[in-house]
Amino acid sequence: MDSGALTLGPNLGPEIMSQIDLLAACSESAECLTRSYLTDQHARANDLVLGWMGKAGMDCGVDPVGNALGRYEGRRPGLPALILGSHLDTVRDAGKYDGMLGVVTAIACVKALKDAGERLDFAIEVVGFGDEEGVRFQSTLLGSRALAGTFDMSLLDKRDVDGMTMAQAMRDFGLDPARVPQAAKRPDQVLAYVELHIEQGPVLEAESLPLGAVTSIAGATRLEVAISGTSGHAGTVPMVGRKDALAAAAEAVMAVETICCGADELVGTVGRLEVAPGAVNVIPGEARFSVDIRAAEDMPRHRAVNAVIGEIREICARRGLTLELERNHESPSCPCAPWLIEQIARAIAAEGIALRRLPSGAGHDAMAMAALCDVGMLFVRCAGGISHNPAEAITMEDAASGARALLRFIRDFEPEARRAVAAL
Ligand code: HGY
Ligand code: MN
Ligand code: MN
Repeated sequence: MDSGALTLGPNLGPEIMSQIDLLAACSESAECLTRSYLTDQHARANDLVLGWMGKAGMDCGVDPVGNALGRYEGRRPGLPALILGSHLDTVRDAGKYDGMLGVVTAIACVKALKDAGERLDFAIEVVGFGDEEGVRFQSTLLGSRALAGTFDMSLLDKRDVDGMTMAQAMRDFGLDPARVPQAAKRPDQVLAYVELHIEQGPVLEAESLPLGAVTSIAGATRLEVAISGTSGHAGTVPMVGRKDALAAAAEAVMAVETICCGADELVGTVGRLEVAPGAVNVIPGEARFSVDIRAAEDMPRHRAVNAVIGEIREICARRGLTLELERNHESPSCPCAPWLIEQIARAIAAEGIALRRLPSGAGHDAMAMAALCDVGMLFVRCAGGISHNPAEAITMEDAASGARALLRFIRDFEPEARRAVAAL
């Protein structure tokens, strides 16, 4: 089928960018973009997205875990769906494209089909996941795990910094925590999940390419570390024998860096460090920090995590401090399905763009959706590879290129290719 029959309108780029700006205004602070799960800002973002989904001819609503979900039927009702989308939550002081670009672009593609009165041999569902970053409850991919049927119900007891449980936050949001399992899709309802996302890395820009086809998503392990020592008077306690929790944490941070600098494929980050009591003239008695370690393959990551844990234990034992350490996130590296990579690559090439396959160092909802169905990703170039930073930026032209390639992928989508590969 000739995808040329359908083109996204001349205002496509401006429309996408203006919707991104409207979503960016749904923020917990006017100074910097922060939007967490089950907050008023999340509700406002859902309202915007559901309005756009309705205009795109989708039946839509909020699912039992707070995702915004829309469905555009195929040639007859009830057909299995190609699921598109990404997340609507952000990190703190975030950029405005991470997640949101994938949701807005998917809706624009469905609207182009609807405006042309076109129906396909499959349904399309678009999802705006409520929590991918895990900022509020320190647990990530909540929305996509619920859709994939892998949501861990014990997480409902997790508390945010104000002590509110996830279950209570759901009830305040108008949800019934007991219904979370009803968000799950059955495998027979789903053909594939494909996510358009900014690259969040420098490769496409360095090679002057607007788009790329993702081959795999790096696995990640996150640790929560609490070191306890003895706070004391900064002026009277001799250096020898101090039980300084921050000094121990500082050694641990350097151990993460040293171990992860030891192998090209590893990255390690301590993104959050809290110290108590936090006074200039008091030896810190408590230090709490996060560790995030990633690699394209699982074995190097496991080796690095074990080495880091060993080092932290040795530091605390040598200094006579107590240690609490929790693995609060573990996601294996996730290969994208070759048949989807090929169809995404074909759509990019049909847009006249040189093809680049590349791995993703960042994690995505596709990792959770891989428990339900085959997954693919389409990357859009971002300025300087900068992300998780208000300087995150894309061009209007690249936004339009991404939408055109995604629409071409949708119109030329061959779900039977999945079965052909399976039969090999
Ligand atoms: O951390 C990540 O890679 C993603 O942005 N949540
Ligand atoms: Mn992110
Ligand atoms: Mn993201």
